[in-house]
Amino acid sequence: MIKRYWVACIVGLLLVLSLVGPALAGDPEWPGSGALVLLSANAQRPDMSLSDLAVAAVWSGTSPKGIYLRQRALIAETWGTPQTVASGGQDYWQPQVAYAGATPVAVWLQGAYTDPFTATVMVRDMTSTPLAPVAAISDLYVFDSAVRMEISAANVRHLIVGGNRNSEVNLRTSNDLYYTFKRPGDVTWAATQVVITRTQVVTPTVGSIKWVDMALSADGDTVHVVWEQHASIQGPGAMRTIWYLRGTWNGNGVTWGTPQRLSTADRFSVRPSIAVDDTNTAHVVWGQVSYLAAPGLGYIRYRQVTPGGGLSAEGYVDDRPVQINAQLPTMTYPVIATGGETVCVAWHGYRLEANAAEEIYLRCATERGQVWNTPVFNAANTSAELSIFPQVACATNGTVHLVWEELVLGTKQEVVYRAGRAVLHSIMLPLVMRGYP
Ligand SMILES: [Ca+2]
Repeated sequence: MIKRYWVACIVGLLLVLSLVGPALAGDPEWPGSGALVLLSANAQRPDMSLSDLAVAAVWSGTSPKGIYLRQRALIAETWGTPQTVASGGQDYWQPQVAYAGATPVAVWLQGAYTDPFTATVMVRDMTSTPLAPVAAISDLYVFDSAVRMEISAANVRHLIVGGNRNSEVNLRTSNDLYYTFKRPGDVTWAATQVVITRTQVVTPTVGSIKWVDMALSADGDTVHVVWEQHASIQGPGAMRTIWYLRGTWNGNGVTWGTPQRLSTADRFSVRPSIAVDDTNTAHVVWGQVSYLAAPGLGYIRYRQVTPGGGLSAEGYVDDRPVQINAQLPTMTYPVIATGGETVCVAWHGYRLEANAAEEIYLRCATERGQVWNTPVFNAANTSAELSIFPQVACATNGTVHLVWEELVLGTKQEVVYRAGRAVLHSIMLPLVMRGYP
């Protein structure tokens, strides 16, 4: 009798929680993850990469200015001390890290982060005694854009950047898409090529290639590129679209295909991110935002490109939008990673009913992006800080690694890390999740 009473109580309690839970709980906290790890104070815009043995994080330091790197051994679960990748009297921005075997290799922009934004793309192998920094692309003007490098298992390095080499005032912020590569035996990076010009895929006379991203197939033979395409500077025609291009590595460069538009034409689509799974299917996310409205709503869109070049339907990672603050940054910033059959997407924003401090949202899919059974997790849950600029990496065992920036304007600017399992396989999931207080 007593036993039956308790069963009835528990069932009743779960029933109540399942009814009132969703309204109170909002997005559930990421389960199974530990406290946030502070990687560095006075730091911004982190990036991250995984090898079989370690995770590497890089960021741009604000005081002192520079690029810094830390590694965490996956088995020991301990972070090493920060290494200085670059420092001195210049500006350093847009850092990224990729592994060449067990060696983290950093890439970044170095120059003057003020008009006209003169920049050199720098690369450095961070071996135990780091090699000298090398200039991969010089004589660039880079504004509101990114540099990305990917390294194949054979240590062929591919690098893209949206930039310009014309100092004329109306052109230096109108970017073309530049590409270069370096093979293991090469002393220097190959001569820089313009792969796509700023107006190649749009009809207006003014265009620009802004945020770029890149991923390689597992065999290193296919190079996948996405970018944010601008057309005209202002006005109703100033839509931004997401474009995709793939090429085949031929041993002496890349044979490029034909660009495909991924986003619907009349939307304001920004900040694409791409990952490629072990079947050479590309997974792309981007933000779809209110046109030049800040604060504005942002949706996270998702599309696959099959190995044959076919496009899946344009989907939503989350059917609920996020709000973006009017301070910094003013757009959501989705990123995507694959590991085995898992696909994970992270982005920043805050819910309409929440206070205006961005959080990091995380959602993962199984079966290579076919099944989205796992809810959207709030991976930050820091109501006092703007949690922005996430980067995500996903191991083949399903462990997800996140880095991002925690910001309180004028007070705090930190880079933090968090890892854990994000894919749940239980059919009890809805009840369990609603039971969270
Ligand atoms: Ca936050």
